[in-house]
Amino acid sequence: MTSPVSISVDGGVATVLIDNPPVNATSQAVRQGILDAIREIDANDTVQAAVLACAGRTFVAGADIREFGKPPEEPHLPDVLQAVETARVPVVAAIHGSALGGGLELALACHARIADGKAKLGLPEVTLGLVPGAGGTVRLPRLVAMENAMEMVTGGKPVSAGRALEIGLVDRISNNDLVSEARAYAEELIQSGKPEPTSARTPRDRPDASFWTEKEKRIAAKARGQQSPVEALHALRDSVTLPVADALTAERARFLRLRDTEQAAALRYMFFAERNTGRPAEIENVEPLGLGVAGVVGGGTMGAGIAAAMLLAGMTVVLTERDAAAAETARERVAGILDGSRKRGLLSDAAWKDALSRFSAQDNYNALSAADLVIEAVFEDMGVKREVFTELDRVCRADAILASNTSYLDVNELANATKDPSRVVGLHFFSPAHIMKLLEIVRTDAAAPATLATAFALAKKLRKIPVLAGVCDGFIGNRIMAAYRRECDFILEEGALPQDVDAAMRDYGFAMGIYAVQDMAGLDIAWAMRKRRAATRPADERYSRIADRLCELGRFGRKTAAGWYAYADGAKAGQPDPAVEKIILEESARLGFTRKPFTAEEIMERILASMQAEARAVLDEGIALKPSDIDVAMVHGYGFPRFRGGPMFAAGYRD
Ligand code: T1G
Repeated sequence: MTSPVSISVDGGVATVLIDNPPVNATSQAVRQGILDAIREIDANDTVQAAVLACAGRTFVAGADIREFGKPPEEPHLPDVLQAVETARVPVVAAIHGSALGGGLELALACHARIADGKAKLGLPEVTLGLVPGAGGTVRLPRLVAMENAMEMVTGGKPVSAGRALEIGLVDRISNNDLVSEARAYAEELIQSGKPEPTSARTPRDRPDASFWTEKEKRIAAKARGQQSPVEALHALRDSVTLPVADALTAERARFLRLRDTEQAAALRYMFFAERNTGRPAEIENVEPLGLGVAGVVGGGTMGAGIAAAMLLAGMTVVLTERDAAAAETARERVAGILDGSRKRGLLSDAAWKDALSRFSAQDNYNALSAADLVIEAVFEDMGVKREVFTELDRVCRADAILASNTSYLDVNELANATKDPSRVVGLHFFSPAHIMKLLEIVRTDAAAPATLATAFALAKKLRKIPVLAGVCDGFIGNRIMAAYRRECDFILEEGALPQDVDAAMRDYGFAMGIYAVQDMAGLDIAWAMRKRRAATRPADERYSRIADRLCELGRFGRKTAAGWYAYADGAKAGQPDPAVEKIILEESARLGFTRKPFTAEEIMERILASMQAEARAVLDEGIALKPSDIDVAMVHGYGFPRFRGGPMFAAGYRD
């Protein structure tokens, strides 16, 4: 088998080229190839400098995650990088695309670095439950200030080429031919001499003990139980308090230890699960329909977010509202979202102007007559939505896809209200729609393969994660959330209080507990749903009245300054409210419960069990295609801690 690493020598400069699609991951063959190339260079006196570059769309994007489940094979990456760093001649890394993880560590082991202007450089190992395992935490603080090294290693986010130049991570930026400029740089180094190996340099700074104590407190709080960010901080501390060789050894040991943890397994699982969500068999080899012009009906929070998401993806968007004033309000809302992206540096001024030029808000449905796809995002009421679909049927092209953003209503009923139900699909976005990655694609009974294929193509265009769901109340995520919300109310009847449940969920890694989430979203929506279902609820089904009693008092959450918690003076963080406790105690007494204390573990056991039971039903009914799709939905739409893998992973499911 030919090596994925080739070497060519021209005028005293060797070019080592890695070609291992799709992302030049440092597989065993790549590691062996780099080692062989360095040995060849060391043995060839005509070579006086070298360039290390990659073919394809990116520099090395890291170790091959697919190898992680197997015993590490020689040559190990740290040994390969040691050979690069101690090479006889200067080695220049020519970086394009993404230099991530082991890829950046490879570049750090080189003697100089030149990056394409659009390149990104990062150490994302913490997002996989790891720390850099090939010298990243030791070499990085010898090129950049510890504050910057800490941000990169414990946060896991890449930096742009410009930022890398600014902080000293790269020496030069190339805006022309990267490899030829790298070769020119190598030739200069022949004259000026090989730079000092990175690991031999003095750290840019050596913070004192208080720095580490303060940083650890902040990082641990943000990690919410994930180990790797704190471990990464400890590795950085080692890099400037231990001798270099000891720091490298300690880093490797830490990496190998973390690699075998449940959190690392969960994060690896999620990495692949979100890239490989299930696709319905019927759309394979089916051409999606055009996605040039999109319509959005309704310019509220969701409609505006959906419009912004499509504008940011380069589409032309026509939004319609019931009248001119509402259309103008919606236009301002969409412009505000785009302006926010611009202010956060996610959108250049030119791109911002271009997006606005592709947007219009109108007060009549006829504006949708040219749309390829129309998404309704009006009030969550079947009657209102049916009226919209009747209008869309009248004004839209016969081949336009009609989608509903409903979060739990029966999309089949909407489809059957149109002349051609085969072009109707559910597209359940999550708020804020231009940021949240999850998109539940709801397959109706009559959906044509081209309709579904277009929905998946839209997800790809919007860089969303598509999860296919069948039609049922709440599809996948909302149905599972309704199930565990019910279980939490039962736990209240049996002895716990809202703050106990929320604390248990935060300890498990959720950003917010279920009661704080309800207060933020509003209790009235679920109340309306429970009232709608009351007529069909089985008489013998356990039902908690606590939430209804709060709603009957007008306690709808933050927006009414009272819900499960009290919100004095518009505070965002609610406080336990004796009035709520009184209702809970009354309900416990009415139901004859002798209240008992619950530990956080007991609460989470009950919550996970209820999630898993509903998830198994969702799988058995064919609403979800596979367990990992449910995990992707719960992690990306409902705050399930990513380092726990999802409710199905936590129950032992593996794809
Ligand atoms: N290993 C194996 N496969 C990978 C991979 C990797 N590191 N990265 C991506 N792929 C596959 C991915 O599964 C998909 O495959 C295809 O490449 C395109 O990916 C020692 C131990 C590079 C920014 O964490 O962030 O180095 O589905 O859809 O949106 O200290 O992939 O097509 O068959 O994501 O253009 C650290 C992870 C590893 C980088 C490209 N590195 N990758 O994004 O494409 S740990 C990472 C990414 C490490 C060292 C430690 C992204 C990307 P398929 P994609 P993309």
